[in-house]
Formats: sequence, C-alpha cells, structure tokens
Amino acid sequence: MSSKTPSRPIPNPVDPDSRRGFLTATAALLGGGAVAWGLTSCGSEDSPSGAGGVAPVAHAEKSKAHVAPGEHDDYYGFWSGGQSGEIRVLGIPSMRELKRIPVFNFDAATGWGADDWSKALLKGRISGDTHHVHLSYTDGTYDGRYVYVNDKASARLARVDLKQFEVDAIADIPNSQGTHGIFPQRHKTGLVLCNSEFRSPQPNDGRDMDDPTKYAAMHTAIDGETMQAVWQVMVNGNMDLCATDYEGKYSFATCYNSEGGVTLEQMMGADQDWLYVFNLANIQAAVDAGKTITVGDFDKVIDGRGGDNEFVQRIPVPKSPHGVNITPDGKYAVVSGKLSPTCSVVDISKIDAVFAGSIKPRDAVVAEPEVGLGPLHTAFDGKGNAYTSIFIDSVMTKWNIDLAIKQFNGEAVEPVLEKVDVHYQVGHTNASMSETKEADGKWLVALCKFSKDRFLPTGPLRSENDQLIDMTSEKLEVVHDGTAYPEPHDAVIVAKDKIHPEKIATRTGSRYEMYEKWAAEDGVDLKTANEVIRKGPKSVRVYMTSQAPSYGMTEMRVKAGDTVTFVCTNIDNVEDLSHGFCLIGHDCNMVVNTNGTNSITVKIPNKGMYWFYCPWFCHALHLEMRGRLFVE
Ligand code: K7E
Ligand code: CUA
Repeated sequence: MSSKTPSRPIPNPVDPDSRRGFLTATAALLGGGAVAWGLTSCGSEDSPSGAGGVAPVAHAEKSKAHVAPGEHDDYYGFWSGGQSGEIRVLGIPSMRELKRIPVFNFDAATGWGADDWSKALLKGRISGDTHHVHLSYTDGTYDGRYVYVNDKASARLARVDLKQFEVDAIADIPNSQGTHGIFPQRHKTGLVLCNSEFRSPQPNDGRDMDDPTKYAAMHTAIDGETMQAVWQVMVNGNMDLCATDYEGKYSFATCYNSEGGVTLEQMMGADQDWLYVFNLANIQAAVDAGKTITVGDFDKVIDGRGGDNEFVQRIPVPKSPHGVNITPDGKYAVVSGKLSPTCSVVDISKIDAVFAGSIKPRDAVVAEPEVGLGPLHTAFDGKGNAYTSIFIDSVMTKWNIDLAIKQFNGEAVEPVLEKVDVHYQVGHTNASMSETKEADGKWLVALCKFSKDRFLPTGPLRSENDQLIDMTSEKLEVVHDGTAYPEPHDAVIVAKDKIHPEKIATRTGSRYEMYEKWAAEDGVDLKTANEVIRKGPKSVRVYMTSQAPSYGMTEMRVKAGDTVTFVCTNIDNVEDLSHGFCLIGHDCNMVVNTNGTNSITVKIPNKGMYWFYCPWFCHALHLEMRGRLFVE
C-alpha cells in the first residue's frame, strides 16, 4: 500500500517557465493598480503548470494523514463555513467531516432556523457569513468551553457550547457593518473583540450617508460569558483581522484602508496603512469614568478617532495588511502584507513605550521579511518559525522569526526557509494549536479558494480545496486534498484532549429554561406529557414524548386555522439515538436529540388528516414511528 515509490510517473509539479510567466503577469497587474489578486491565474481550466501539470501528492500520503476505520483523529478542526453561515467540525489529520453546526443559517436536517428556540436567537435572520472561529481560552490555551464565530453579513457574534456542540447565544453588535475579524482574550474567557470592516455613518440614521469623510468603524468588546456588548472604540479606518495578546493588555486590528476610500482605487491609494493597537486598560478606565458617548442605541462608545491617543495607537505597516497573528510565545504580532510582499513583525514588549510616547509607533516593527506575493495569514509551529499563506503565488512560505529580525538589523541572513506549492490561491492557514501557547508544529492547513483541476468537475460551482500539510517531515509536504463547500475562511486545529463533549442532551442552558417555563405554565412534565393543550382560540401546544420506535401519542386533534407548537421530548437514554418530528405538508421538521427537547411552531390552515413521522433512523421499526394529526 503506502510506498515512497509512486506506481506511475508523477508529472513535474510546477513547470518553472509557465509559472514565472503567470507570476509576472500578476505582478504587472498589481503594479498597474488593477485588482489583479492573481485571479488571472485562476480562470483557466489548466493548472498553472499547463496541461497535465497538476502535482499529485506522492502515495506516501496514506501513511501520514490516513486514519484507519474505527480509529479517532488526534485533533478537532473547527472550520468557519463562510457564506453557508455554519461551522464545520473536522477530524485532523483525516479531514473527515464530523459535524456541521448550523449557526447563521437554516438547516433542514436539524430544523435549526425553524425551531422555536433557534428562531428566537436568530430573530428571523437565517442567512449569514461566518469568517472567523476561535475557541475560548484560559491561561493562553483552549479551555474547551466555547467557540465564537462572527457573522459578517449581519453584525453578529455567535457562541457554540462545546458540551453540546450547539449554538447557545447570539449577540448583536451595535453600530457595525461587515463585522469581520474577531478574537477572544487569551488569559481567560474575557472579552471577545470584534472589528467592523466597513466604515459607515455613525449613527447610521440617514445622516452623513454621502460623506465618507465622516464614516467610522467600531472595535467592539463583547463579554464572552454574558454575550453583551461592553464597549466600542470608534476609529477612522477600516478594520480587517483581529488578534489579542496573551496577557489581556492589548487587542490588534489591521487597517487596510487608511485612505478612507469608498472605491477600489481610493482604498489602494496609500503605500502605508496601519496596525491598530488598542489599550484595553485605558479603554476600560475611560468607560468606568463615564468618558463615553452614545452612538445610536449604544452608550458605551469611546471616541478614538483622529489618530494616536491613549486608547489606540497606529503602527505603520506596508500597503493594505490583512492577517494579524500572535506568536505562541506571546512576543510578536505578525502582520501579513496582502498588497505588500512582506510580513511586518511587531515587538509587543515595545507597545507600552509606544503608548507612553517614548518611541515612535513604527519603532515597534522589528522585522519585515519578503515572503511572496499576496501574504494573507500566518501560522506558527512553536519552534520559532512562521508559515504564511501567499495568495497570489499559491504557496505556503516557511520563515524564521529570529532570522527575519537579524536581517532587519542588517545581517546577511535569509529568513525564508522553504516554500511549498498549494492548489490554488490560499486564503487562511492555521496549524495545530497555533493560536495557543501550546503550538505543536504537527499539521498545517492551507484553505485554498480554488480547486480548479484537483477534483472531478461539478458544473460552474466547484469545491474549494483545504490542503493538509505535514510539518514534521524534512520538507513541508502536502499530504491530503480536502474538498470544502464554499467558502470556509478560517480554521483552528485543537488537540482532542481539550474538548469534552457530553454524550446526551444535558437539558441545561437557555433552551431548557424556555421549555421548563412552558411546562410549568401548563402544569406538565416534559418527560411524561402526551397532551394537546389549548392556549387560546387559535393556539395550541402539543407535548409529546418519543422513544424508539414510537411517539407517546399517535393521534392528536386540532382545528383548522390553529397555530400549533409541537414540543417533543426524546426519553430514550441511549447514546446516539436521535428522533425527529416531521409533519407532512407543513414545512415542519426538526431533530430531537437523545434526552433532549425541541419544539417547532406551525400554522395548520386546512382540514384533513396529516401523518407525522420520525425522519431520523432510530430502530428497525423506524418507518413505523408515526402518527396522525386530525384537523377538524
Ligand atoms: Cu482572510 Cu474573512 Cu479571515 Cu477570508 S478573511 S481569506
Ligand atoms: Cu424515531 Cu426514527
């Protein structure tokens, strides 16, 4: 089976001549101010290397990323689902998809977005755009409690409870459009910082609509426990990605449009933009002292506009920076240049001096290695090396931070150690435990925006390609191509021993508070009730139990025109035995997990008999698990 010797000849991975041509063309476009983004290189059916030039991975991959049937992965991967609005949970290194956690979307399988509780959380908004997933921290590493994820489309932050692997809270972010980068504090589950990417009128009530000079963006702190907005700092520039330090002193935001432009040309005008650094203690002190203003409905806004002040300092970095990532030792912030072929390394220990005014902001930059065309995000191995995703070049660049600092200081050293081709146009990257002090340098993922010729074609909309790279072998090696439904942005890779999910529903949290309140109102016990309770002239609550292979009630009667809430409780106490409730013809379908309760409310307009059934395979007599609703 696995052998280092491939059974057929492997074509040359990348034909150097055609590759050079494609890079030059791209660079020329960039230089000309057009939005090249290297997409010229993606449009073709051919790989960059020309016909037949795809680089299949050596067959050795099986021995590296292969996880045998019945065996478990070593890591959980938490993937944002992009404009699908969900989170995906993968096993690493197998890249097997273990679960999809619906968040800002409607999910027909589970009824998320249609059931009563998720509907209340989502307030009816069932589309979203998740970009950044991060887990809660204690002492610089994952504490296994929560996952936070942003919604760029509707300015929301959701939290997933990692005991149940389900969303348990959603916060609205005030005064924000294009909520993009988020990052939780790392010293404890404290604030989750959220960036507005799009500058907009403040407040957005019809004023200043056509005067971009007055637009501003918000750096928002959400309390990671209560999921309430705590404060916002208003700044002039677009904020893109976000990061926090390891001590709870600062948060960081890249600003790619210091020009304040609203058109592409305007946004790309300046050769220099900023890394914003926020001083959390100074902000909190001002909030406590009441030095806040009210913007819209939110009264805890600090005005940080106009430049460098006690709340925010601007560190100049080259042209339109994108990602900002903190090294696992907490020493440096690495800013990936996007339209500059460099990464800027900011020494976090110098930031107090920047706020004190004793050094210039730019003096905090201690290295600026050239890493390739279009650097976007950076991961770490915990051994002093950085791995930057390079969008236009379609490579991952490995470079050494200490060597980069030496080079910046004038020593004749080369910090770039290695580049590996990825396929194609990589966006985010991350490495196992890279965003913690326990970065272990085992696995690196390249989340590629285009798969082009790597998979069987599937019409105009194709898979993306999440590639897994082995960081432990002598040379970086792509060991797995993983299909990804468009479009995951970010991912984190978490050692499996950090995560301790429950095996059945524990019936805690706000979902169950709601059901227990209903049951108390109606004088029933959710685990035994099988009753139709009329709540009003046109409203009915139905309580029922489910236990394989039958419902506690197989006949129920309501009236035409009633709005009916079906509350179903799964009283099977066996692991992995979900039931569901589907009422035929009424767009009414939900899952009811082991030991859990779920509810869904539908209007029943017409007389007749309608079957309801269990859509989740639960028993040899699963097909018989059904009953009749009589509508009189
Ligand atoms: Cu780089 Cu939204 Cu994190 Cu996409 S963002 S790549
Ligand atoms: Cu219960 Cu199928």
